[in-house]
Amino acid sequence: YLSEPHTAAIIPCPFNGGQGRKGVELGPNRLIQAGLPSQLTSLGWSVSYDPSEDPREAVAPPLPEGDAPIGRMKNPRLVSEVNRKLMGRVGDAVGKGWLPVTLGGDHSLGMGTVAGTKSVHPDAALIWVDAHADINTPETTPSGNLHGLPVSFLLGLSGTDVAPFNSWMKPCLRPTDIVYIGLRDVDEGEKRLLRENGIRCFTMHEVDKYGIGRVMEMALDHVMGGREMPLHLSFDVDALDPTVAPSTGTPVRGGLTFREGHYITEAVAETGCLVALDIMRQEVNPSLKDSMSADETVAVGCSLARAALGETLL
Ligand code: 5AB
Ligand code: MN
Ligand code: MN
Ligand code: MN
Repeated sequence: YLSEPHTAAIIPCPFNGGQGRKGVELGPNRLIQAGLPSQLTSLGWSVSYDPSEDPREAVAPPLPEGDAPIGRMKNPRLVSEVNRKLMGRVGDAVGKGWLPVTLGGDHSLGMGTVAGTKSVHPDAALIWVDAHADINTPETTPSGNLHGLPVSFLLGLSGTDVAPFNSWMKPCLRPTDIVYIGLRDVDEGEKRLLRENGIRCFTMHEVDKYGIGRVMEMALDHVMGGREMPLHLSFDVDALDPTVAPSTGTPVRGGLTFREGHYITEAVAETGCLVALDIMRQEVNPSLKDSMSADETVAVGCSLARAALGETLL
């Protein structure tokens, strides 16, 4: 699915409008400062990244009517507009046969990235690595934070056909297209939605039971069924255990180890089918965490991206 020479398009998206806390918007910058573009070059990729472009512009669109909540949804116009643009950027990259590497930012951005991939590859499979299912609807959300809703919008679940999103977002994901890995903090309403839609989930329980090797085999088998199929990987860094990635907004104990996280990205790289990658909600909040844990989390984000783009241990 990729054109030659293989090109990674780095899309920094310093966005925090999908949730209440500051800090996630610093993540992309830190990954870039840590040298992610040149690391990918060393792996043999051409890298499309424009350091002179200010990524803050894309995440601060003008909102003439203000941004009062709609129902429970907070910052709906901002989240919608940022994702509309992101869908275009990701879609353009995928359309050229480039591999967009979106650096978040909070996970509300998954709406735009997956919609962008799907605009080019309607049959694309999606692997969502996360402590959370991010499948609340505007009706079930306990928080109103849109970072907990992207999957329901992609699926077009009840209540998601709502302005301002429905002016540009059409449901583009089938329940059989997506598989989750790493879940361990799922709301009651989300459990019902996952059941009702028959969505395949590998929670931490299954990771413990089968081991990550078997889980990846089953996960890839479920979404790709042994066929060649474009693959989108959306990796929420909070899927990792807080001891591995301490700098995330809502750390949940009992997460993936460093190796389990990397095994996922390595197995995805081995398929040769990856067409889009998200590294999401890396939070860097100096006032919240010491700078060492932020550095550690940034280093993990970089190495996950490298592994997904083909870095091997030997
Ligand atoms: B994340 C929660 N389910 O909807 C909600 O980190 C948390 O992108 C969502 O996975 C977490 O507010 C969103 C309680
Ligand atoms: Mn090739
Ligand atoms: Mn998430
Ligand atoms: Mn999460």
